[in-house]
Formats: sequence, C-alpha cells, structure tokens
Amino acid sequence: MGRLEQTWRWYGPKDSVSLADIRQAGASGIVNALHEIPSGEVWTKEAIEQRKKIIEDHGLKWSVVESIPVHEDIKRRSGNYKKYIENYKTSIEHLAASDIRIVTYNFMPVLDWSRTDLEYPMKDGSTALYFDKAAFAAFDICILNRDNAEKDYTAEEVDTGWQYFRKMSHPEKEKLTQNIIAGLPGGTTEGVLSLVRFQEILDTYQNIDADQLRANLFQFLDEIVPVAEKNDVKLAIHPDDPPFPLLGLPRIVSTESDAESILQHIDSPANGLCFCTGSYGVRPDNDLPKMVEKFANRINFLHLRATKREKNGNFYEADHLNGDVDMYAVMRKILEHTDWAIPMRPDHGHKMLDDLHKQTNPGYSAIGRLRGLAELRGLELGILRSMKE
Ligand code: DNO
Repeated sequence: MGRLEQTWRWYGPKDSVSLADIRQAGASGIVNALHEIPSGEVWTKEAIEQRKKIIEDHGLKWSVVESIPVHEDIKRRSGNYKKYIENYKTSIEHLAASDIRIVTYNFMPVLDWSRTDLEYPMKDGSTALYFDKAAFAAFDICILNRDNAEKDYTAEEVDTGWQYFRKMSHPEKEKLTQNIIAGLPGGTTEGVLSLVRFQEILDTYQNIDADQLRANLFQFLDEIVPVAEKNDVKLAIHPDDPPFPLLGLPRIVSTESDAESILQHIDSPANGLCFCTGSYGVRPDNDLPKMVEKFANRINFLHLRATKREKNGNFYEADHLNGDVDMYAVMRKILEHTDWAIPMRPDHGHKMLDDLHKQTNPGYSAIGRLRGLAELRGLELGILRSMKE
C-alpha cells in the first residue's frame, strides 16, 4: 500500500508564500527549482546546497525538483543541444550528490502551460485559471496573425475567434497576449517576449512534427536516463498543458498512449511520469483511474487538481475535489497500486480570501492550495483507513 508525501511548490526566496507559511499549511516536502539559472546552464553544487540549506533551516525537505528546464535546442536538436544535454546530466549528478532524487521536466515546445484568463471569477467570489478556446483563437489568428493559423481551427472556431477579437478593447488584447506568452510562472523558456520574437521562435519548429519531436525526446532520454539510473534519480515528465496542440506546435505527452510510448521507450523506474491529473484530465478520452493503475509503478510525482470542461473545449480549474477528475478513484488507485511515499502537491488553487488582495503567482496563491492540500490529505486518510479495515 502506498501513501503520499505532502509537498508544496515554492518558487524560491522571492515567492510571496514563505517557507514558514508552507510549514503551517502542513506540507513536509518542498518542490523547488533554481529559476534564476538560465535554461541550459549547469546547476552548480554550491547553488543547490545553498538552496537546500534554506529549505532545511525551516524544518522542510527539498523533495522534488520542478523543473530543470529542457532548452529549446534540445527539443529541436539544433544549435548547442549536445552541450545542453551534457549540462543536464551534470545538473542531475549534482542534485543526486545533495540527495535530491526526483526531477520533473516537460517537453512542450516554446510555451510551458497556457491559459487565457488568470482571474476568471467563480460564483463564490474566488478566481480561477481559465482556458477559453475562442480567446486563444483570437490571439492566434487575429493578434499574432500566425501564417495559416485558420487551418488549425474549424470554420466555426475561426468565426468565434474573430467575434471574440472584435469585442476586445486594446488593453484586453494586451492582457490576453501577456497571459498567453508571459503570464504564467515557469511559462516561456526564454523569458518575456515580443510578439515578433515569439513568432520567430514558433517558426523554428516549422519542420518539426510530432514524430520528430518524439524522436528528439527519445534521444534525449537515451542520454539522460542512464545518468539518472546511475545516480538513483527518478525523472518525471509533465504532460502537455493543455493536452492538445496549440499554435501549430507538436504535442507528444497528452494521452495514455503518449505516456505509454515514453515509458516503453526505456523500461526503467528512472524514466517516469509526473502524473498531473489536471492536465491529463482535460481530455475526456483519458481515463485517469485506469491510467494510474496501468502506470502506477512509473509515477514518480503527482500533481493533484481537477479541471472542469465546458462546451467548445473551454475549461477552468475547479476546486480540487469538484472537477471532472474523479479524485477519490484516482487517489484510491494510487494508494492501492504503489508501495512508497509518492510526493504529491496540490496544484493550482483558486485565489481566495485574503489572497484576492495580494500579488500572487497565478495558480500558486497560498490559501487556495492550502484548501486543496487539506481536502486531499483528508481524502487520503479516509481511503487509507478504509483499506486497512
Ligand atoms: C504549471 C506547472 C508546469 C510544470 C512544468 C514541468 O503549473 O505544472 O509549469 O512545472 O511543465 O516541467
């Protein structure tokens, strides 16, 4: 029988949620990255040890790295990718030397996660993150004006995109643009971008389709998994968020069969998943409890949150126990089919209560996640007790 290690994502000393706050929230593990180190560079032993000490001085443990970013050159297998892969290996070795043994990463080209509205009002007065397909189409077709963008949408979606665009004020267009290309913590891998620069980066993927991107991922894995194995490190690939193609870019970690092909490529515990219920859960064809059962011994890290699908492919982030994700079934499968303390973090809480008046990282305010953690912790306890009785 497994159990969960309760962790919390901390964005480092500049995070408005402090380590002392996190301790009060009831988490014991910290999920952290050295965000100040540019993508591609080595994480030095000194920098890792320094951060580790800050965390441990608060009575907490640095349990998971989220993430060592994968440089775009590695995803494209272009430019300096060989050097960046060597650097990636060195960073893994350095983390292992400090006894930090779970490393999350993603292989999404250009953008990490994407939402169109970062303060979508909920009926109870809190706000949530929202993905509106019409808004995204408005950005893609009318604001970015990407060549042939219309081809990636149905005629109806193009139409709604234009209608959405025509109703927007100038500041609203600017805000949407910022939300998509620079609004989210850990967002673009190359920092704040102009639209022109953004388009240039998209263009670098022109000749890379899903098969090519998958081949590039597999070659990356061929190099880093042996290093992870040797150093007793578990890798955890995060799914595409949202789990469908955007901006003409290929996506390769969206479905059960995507995950399966990655795990099969190298059949090793070091080559595992970050099972993010909110990301996989956006697709109705992903049966999450079934996926957990099938991949249980390869799930190295868990992000627990629930998305709620609406019509037209829109979705918002619901309360942790109230979305389309059957959290009870997911958690029960995890506890039944694993045998170690998998680190879990409550993902993307609502902005609520006092946090509504504060500047916070979208999705990462304190109180919404505190609520999520409390609910998930209670659910875990209930299931564990019922399994023992
Ligand atoms: C968003 C996060 C992602 C995640 C990366 C992992 O909230 O789940 O930014 O950290 O995709 O590499």
